[in-house]
Amino acid sequence: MTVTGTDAASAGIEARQFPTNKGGLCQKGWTAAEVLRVPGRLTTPLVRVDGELVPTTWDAALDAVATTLRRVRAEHGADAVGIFGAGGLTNEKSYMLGKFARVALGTSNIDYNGRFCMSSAAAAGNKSFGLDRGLPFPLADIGSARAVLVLGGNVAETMPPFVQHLRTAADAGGLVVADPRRTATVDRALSAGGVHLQLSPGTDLALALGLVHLAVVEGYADRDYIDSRTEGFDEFWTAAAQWWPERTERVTGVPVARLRETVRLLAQSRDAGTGAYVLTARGAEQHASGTDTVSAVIGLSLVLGLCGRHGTGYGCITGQGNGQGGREHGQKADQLPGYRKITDPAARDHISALWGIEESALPGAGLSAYELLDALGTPGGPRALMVHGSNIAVSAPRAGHVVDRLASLEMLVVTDFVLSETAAMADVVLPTLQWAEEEGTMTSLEGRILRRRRAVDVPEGARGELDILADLAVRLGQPADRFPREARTVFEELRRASRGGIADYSGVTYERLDAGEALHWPVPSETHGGTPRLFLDRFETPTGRARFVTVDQVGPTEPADADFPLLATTGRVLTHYQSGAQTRRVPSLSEAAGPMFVQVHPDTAGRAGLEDGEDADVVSRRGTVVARVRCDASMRLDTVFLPFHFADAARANLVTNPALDPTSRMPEFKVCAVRIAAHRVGATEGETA
Ligand SMILES: Nc1nc2c(c(=O)[nH]1)N[C@H]1C(S)=C(S)[C@@H](COP(=O)(O)OP(=O)(O)OC[C@H]3O[C@@H](n4cnc5c(=O)[nH]c(N)nc54)[C@H](O)[C@@H]3O)O[C@H]1N2
Ligand SMILES: Nc1nc2c(c(=O)[nH]1)N[C@H]1C(S)=C(S)[C@@H](COP(=O)(O)OP(=O)(O)OC[C@H]3O[C@@H](n4cnc5c(=O)[nH]c(N)nc54)[C@H](O)[C@@H]3O)O[C@H]1N2
Ligand SMILES: [Mo]
Repeated sequence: MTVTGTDAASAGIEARQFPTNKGGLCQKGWTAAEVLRVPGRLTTPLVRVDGELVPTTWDAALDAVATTLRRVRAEHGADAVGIFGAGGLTNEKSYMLGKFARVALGTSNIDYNGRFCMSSAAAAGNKSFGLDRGLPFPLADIGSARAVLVLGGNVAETMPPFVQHLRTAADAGGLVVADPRRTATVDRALSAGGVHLQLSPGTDLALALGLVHLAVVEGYADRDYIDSRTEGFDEFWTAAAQWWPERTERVTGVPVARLRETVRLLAQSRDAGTGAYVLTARGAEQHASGTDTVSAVIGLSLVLGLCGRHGTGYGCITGQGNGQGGREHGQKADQLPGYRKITDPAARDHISALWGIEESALPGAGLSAYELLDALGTPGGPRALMVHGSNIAVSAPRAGHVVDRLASLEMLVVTDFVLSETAAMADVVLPTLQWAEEEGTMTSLEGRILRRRRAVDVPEGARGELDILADLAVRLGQPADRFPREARTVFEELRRASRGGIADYSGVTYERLDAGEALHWPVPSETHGGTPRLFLDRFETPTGRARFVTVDQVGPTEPADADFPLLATTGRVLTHYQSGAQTRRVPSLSEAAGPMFVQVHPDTAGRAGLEDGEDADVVSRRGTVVARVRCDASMRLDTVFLPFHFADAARANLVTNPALDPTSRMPEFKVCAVRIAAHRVGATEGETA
């Protein structure tokens, strides 16, 4: 998009013709100008004095932070300081945050909210393809396909511009959506004869294996492709063979006829040369078995012969503005820039030489996002935390516990441009810039690097994050030239850091981007045109073959039982963004969304003595969220839905289960056991384990 006007007060937003959004904008995009003028914009640093946050100068705030960071490190070691970053940060900021943690603080404890977002799909992509890029093909490729299977994505509300790329499939009756709810995306599919797989939450893995089973027994498997381009099929099949259609129906709740229709649609469109894609989003991924679930979905795509070919494929629909780039430059606990492993000796040598430190001074892998939050203030855990771009008091799982951990810190420093619920708990708040006020780059879900230019004036008082990190690094004794302040200078360093890595940006320059070149990584040299389509010749595994990963259904960590008879799932609505820190402040969006709600079948509500429009307590073993009953006869009887955009007693994450995926460390945001009852005033938020 293009921003018109010169400052936040006069800014307007115009849609720019661009292949990923085809000139369309989502509703929150239309109102992004309002978000730029968000009430309560912070422009003065704040420090806590006698329990209150009071304005102070930048020097005083930064001195206070640096003094405490030095003391905490001296008393408890470098790992006693933690950093929590975000997939909304530019590539330059993600890179500098990782360098600041490892070099200026020497801590291993840096992780970010992308762990809560795409980590399961990333882990599964790495296992099967040897490389993780959300879409290994340009998004526009999907636009011509007549069959698309979407598992756990409600793109009509979460990525409205994307829906245009599904039009061909939807109009052909070839759009299939797996979702426990009948969403706006499902309605689009059904409007022209597509398919809704209304599965029970947490059963996508069984669903995918059931589809594999049908594909094989009904003769849709691509045997030549399996023989020539993959490995591990025989073992994978031993698991999938157990998922005959009736068993799959019993576990998922999806009728056999719809399973059969799904594989037929994908295979027939593939055979007709009219395209077939399989996509996952958070609904299928945010589970304690999320990585295995995506491995099963990739297995389905491989059985059908879709990956590494023109016109067909598997991809993950990313989330935040820089969800892809945010996971490539080293703000992840186990990672160095260029999508390198922090345990890889060659990567450590390359990065430590570039950063001018001894390899032995480079920390190892730290704690993953939820584990980091869970360890705050505990013996051996971090005692100070810096947060950049996330509102964890609202968005982290088991949020009541996370707030307790945050409160136990010696120092919480939040860099933000609004006083989010997390910033309101901080000891020091550093006011920063928002997207239209900064230079930098972002990387789209298709691995394309995009320039972001400063479009409006910087409000007086707020400072860019690169400046904040540089100011702190110098106070911590670092040479100033190690922490450049200009995005372009940081990008030049990021290019060198990524050279030879998986996400190789070394051939990307601001000049090439400004000239409008469409550069998809890897771009290994300035004469290289980028890689819009990966895997056409070989996968990035040692053998060049895609790997089937043998997995089996696990199911929700916390099944429904007599005390907590319903399954709660969580997600998004069109008019709010994430923790709501920005959108709850915009009156038009807040009014359109209304108050926190629980979407429930009228019979399920009735059984709990509840009617539409009443306030309910939704109770899990971890806490209670207060929500307005919204009856919807299209809901499954066993499932309720909670949006996670609201604060205080209306936080969905008071009830969510922080059970973690063993590989990706993704929490199980998408299913936990609950009961619902009429709201009792003064009902506790405490855990009821
Ligand atoms: N309006 C809006 N748009 C957004 C965002 C926002 O907050 N608001 N956030 C952005 C970000 S960071 C992200 S990650 C994306 C997320 O985009 P999506 O993944 O599309 O969003 P969600 O609503 O989290 O989940 C999608 C669907 O998964 C379904 N679901 C729940 N449990 C299951 C399950 O077990 N299996 C299956 N198959 N489906 C299930 C839910 O009912 C929901 O409709 O959206 C981005 N866009
Ligand atoms: N129950 C449940 N919980 C979820 C999810 C779910 O589906 N269900 N989804 C998860 C997912 S996918 C995600 S991505 C997270 C998102 O949740 P969060 O990580 O909390 O993301 P936001 O709400 O976008 O918070 C971003 C904060 O950073 C600020 N900010 C924005 N840009 C910048 C910047 O450039 N620099 C700095 N310093 N600050 C900035 C904003 O003002 C805001 O306060 O929530 C996760 N939590
Ligand atoms: Mo996300």
